[in-house]
Amino acid sequence: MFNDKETFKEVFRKTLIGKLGKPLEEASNADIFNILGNMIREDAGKNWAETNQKFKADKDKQVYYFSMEFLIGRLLGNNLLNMGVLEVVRDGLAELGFSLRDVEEEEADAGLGNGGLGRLAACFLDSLASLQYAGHGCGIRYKYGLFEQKIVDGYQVELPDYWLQNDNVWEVRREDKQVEVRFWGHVETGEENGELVFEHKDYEAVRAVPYDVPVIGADRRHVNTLRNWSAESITQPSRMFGSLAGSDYHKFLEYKRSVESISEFLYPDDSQYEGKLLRLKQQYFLCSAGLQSILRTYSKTGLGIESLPDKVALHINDTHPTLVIPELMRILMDVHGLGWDQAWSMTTRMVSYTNHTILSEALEKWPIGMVRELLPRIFLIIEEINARFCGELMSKYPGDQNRINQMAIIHDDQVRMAHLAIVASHSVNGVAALHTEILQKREMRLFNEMYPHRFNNKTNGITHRRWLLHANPELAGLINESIGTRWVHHPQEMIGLIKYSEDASFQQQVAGIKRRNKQRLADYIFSKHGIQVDPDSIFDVQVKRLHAYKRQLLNVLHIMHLYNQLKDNPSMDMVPRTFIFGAKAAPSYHLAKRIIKLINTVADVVNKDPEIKGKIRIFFLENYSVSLAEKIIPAADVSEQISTASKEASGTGNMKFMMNGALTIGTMDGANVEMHEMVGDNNMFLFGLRAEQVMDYYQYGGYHARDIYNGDGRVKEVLDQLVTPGPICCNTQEFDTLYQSLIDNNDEFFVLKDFASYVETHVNIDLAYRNQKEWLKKSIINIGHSGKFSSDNTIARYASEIWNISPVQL
Ligand code: GPQ
Repeated sequence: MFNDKETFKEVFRKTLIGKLGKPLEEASNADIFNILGNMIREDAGKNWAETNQKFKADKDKQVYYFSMEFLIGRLLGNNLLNMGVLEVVRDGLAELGFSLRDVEEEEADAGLGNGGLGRLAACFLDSLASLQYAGHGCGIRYKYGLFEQKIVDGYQVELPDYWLQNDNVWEVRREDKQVEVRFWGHVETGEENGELVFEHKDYEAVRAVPYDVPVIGADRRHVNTLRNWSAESITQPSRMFGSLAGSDYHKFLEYKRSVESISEFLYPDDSQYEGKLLRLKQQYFLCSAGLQSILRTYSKTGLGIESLPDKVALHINDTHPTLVIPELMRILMDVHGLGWDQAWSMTTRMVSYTNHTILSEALEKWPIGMVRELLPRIFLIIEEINARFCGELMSKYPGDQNRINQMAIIHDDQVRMAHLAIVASHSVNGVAALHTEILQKREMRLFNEMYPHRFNNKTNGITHRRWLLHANPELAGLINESIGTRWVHHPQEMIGLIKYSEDASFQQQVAGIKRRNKQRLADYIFSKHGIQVDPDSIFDVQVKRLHAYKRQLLNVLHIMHLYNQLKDNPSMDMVPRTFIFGAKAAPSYHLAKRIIKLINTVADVVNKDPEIKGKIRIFFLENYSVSLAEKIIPAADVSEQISTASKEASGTGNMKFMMNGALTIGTMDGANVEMHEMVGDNNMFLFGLRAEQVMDYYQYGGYHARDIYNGDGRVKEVLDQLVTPGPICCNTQEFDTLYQSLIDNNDEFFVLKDFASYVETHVNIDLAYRNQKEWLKKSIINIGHSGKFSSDNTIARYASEIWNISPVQL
């Protein structure tokens, strides 16, 4: 039905009338979205079934990517693109009087993730399907995704994100695939044929119902599955509550509410550990439901249980799904009757783990009391894993109690999830070269000594389909015209663009595309906020979660300094700059929320000041999300990647900006280091402390933030403005905590230490931008190298080096 425009129009019109009972002329964009979405999903259904048939027939090894977050955003545009029908639909709809762009706006973002970790999972799904790997997502169908952010009087206000309000056209509820997950109760130990057997008694049962979303690969034929689990009460309550008479009925309602809360909402903390019982429940719910269903699928191969590791790989996205390990042990031993050693060997061959941070506040540690009560059988297994591991340590390092304490899985009455994940995996990877090095040499040094072959690097990537072909179709078109279309399937071939970097006509075309993208963003800002943005100014953008280590504060302090300079000298020569921010702060992260308020306060003062003649303008765009990112990133000239060196494990926004031709101002952190390796000093603006220096300061001390305050008049001026009455500080103590974090708490993230070098580097950006030929050359060099960061490359390496799978030929 999508083969040509005329057929599409015909089928579409008929379907619409049939389903809505009204003529096309009366349809709204929302109607169009609904009909189109359903048509696409149904059309993909055939290939979906065929892909599954093929897997079944050939008994292909399947990879399951377990993640508490899949930040997939909108799917319509991407599905049309991957199915190769984007043009037919766009043109067909246009002839019917509708704009595809407007129709796309009707789709709610699936915000089932916080930030980088969740978005990475989404990029990986796209690459897995597009490279024709048998790789599926295993997640939770949160009823409420990441909160919707409103800015009221400069403050962040959180509203629930009820993304399912208008139904989700992409998902299919699969009641036939439901499983049961068990909590609480106790374990009874018995003996059978001389073997210990464990029985979980008096548990509370929860029904896990999967909602499947097709993940359509770029060849259109290969369709994988994202299976998201929803928690529901069991259908025969009498099984648990007897007659349901009298007070039992209230007990049932209570039970129902508590069950449904399991898949109710996504925890909104990014790289921050929340020690809440509900979160632990969510994690086990995902792991148990996911594994049971994987084993059910496997059983249809007819192969014996011992072949499972040849046919199934389980990947855990950070430690959040680590309970996959004891849950698999449980199923292999208690359900399939295997002994410990065999179960353990199979488990470790199947599981692999990615670490996404070295921030200590993100390291998950569950109190043993909580684990024991909620998951009694699982707890026994973790205890046994720990006992055996400690035994191994004792024989390997006799008498070295200190080392054992440092490495144990259970310590101080807490279960250290990262240790469990490392010990039970055959592969542990970091997400950028620098990050992996820090893991191996510092954070996990002892584990690396014990298992030197287990650690490896897999630098993150982004799908160039969403982040270039879909988000920036004009740029993609220009690339096609210059180097042909092979790069679409072999993104590294974008390197062929380098030879056009000095070509005046190519440069002009790149400049024209950027200008139009900037105009489009300016129009969006105008429509949302009623404020004019000058598309000829430099668009300088920092969009990502708000976190102290990402240093949005450094950015805003620099803007305050620029403003001070302009107030002293309104005719200061500078290229006009538009600073754009987008960031959600965790609702309980007070410091982060104060930074949002500061950005908005400075924006208010600066944007209203006629004296500086619009040389700087500042916008905080509310509710940063995947769909907003797709509008902002193609319009950026400057990409702010300014985390304290050593703290940002990789970053992936950095890659998206690079691919869209922005130049990076950044520290030598995460994947910035690898970007720099590719493009060199000439094509990137580096500043600030190096990771080694930062870590040495942490280890040996010697940094005194107050000395910088006293020694650098620019720093003193802006910090004083935070806390003394004036335009920024209107007689409140609003920004005292920010001041204190920098001075009294000695500036944990070296904002002041890096200030001078950041200011200087921004001056260099201003100068560089004036030479448009040179700037465009740099921009094209960045685009050319960015193909290396396609998640296709990353996934190909996971596939061959970790999962041991090859593409499935349909
Ligand atoms: N990251 Cl541990 C998250 O987004 N959330 C988390 O809970 C953790 C890490 C990020 C990390 O900060 C970025 O540097 C990475 O690029 C990203 O994961 C993907 O690896």
